[in-house]
Amino acid sequence: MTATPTPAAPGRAGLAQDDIAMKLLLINGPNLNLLGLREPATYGHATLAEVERAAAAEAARMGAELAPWQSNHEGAIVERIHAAHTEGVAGIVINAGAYTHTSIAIRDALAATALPFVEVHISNVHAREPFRHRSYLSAMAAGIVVGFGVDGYRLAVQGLVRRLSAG
Ligand code: CA2
Repeated sequence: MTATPTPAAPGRAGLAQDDIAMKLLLINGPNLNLLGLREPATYGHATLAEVERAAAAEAARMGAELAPWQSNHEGAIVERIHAAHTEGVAGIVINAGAYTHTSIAIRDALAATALPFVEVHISNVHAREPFRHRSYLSAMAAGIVVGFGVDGYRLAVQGLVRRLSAG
């Protein structure tokens, strides 16, 4: 008797042709380890661990795999972006925190890897101080999610998986 192979789930976003889950990286920058512990009026009540779990769950729901990572150090973020390139990461969700407004090094790292990325900000940076209005990352981003609180991470994962699945 000839065995009939079980067909792969049809058209599931986030799954590559050979059914290996698309790998995504979530990078959070300086001070975001304090989420849920300080300034809830601006950044909400959810902790970083809760935000990371929700983003990973959204990725899994879409058939992708998300690895969360946070650092307070600019050079470490640059090196994490370099490593993503060699690890087969397909795309990045990044909230670079205050480095968004200052770091040409993080911009250059993203440009060098050429990985699609979505920039996230929990707060509406455009409704805040003028120094938060400039982003060194936005012009290269596949998309930007700003001002939706920590829900922005989930929205960013959705947008990134859809963009990557569209080819
Ligand atoms: O709105 C955002 O997500 C920001 O990227 C957050 C950065 C800020 O510098 C950007 O302008 C906008 C600050 C992250 C600080 O995170 C904290 C979280 C809880 C308590 C204190 C700081």
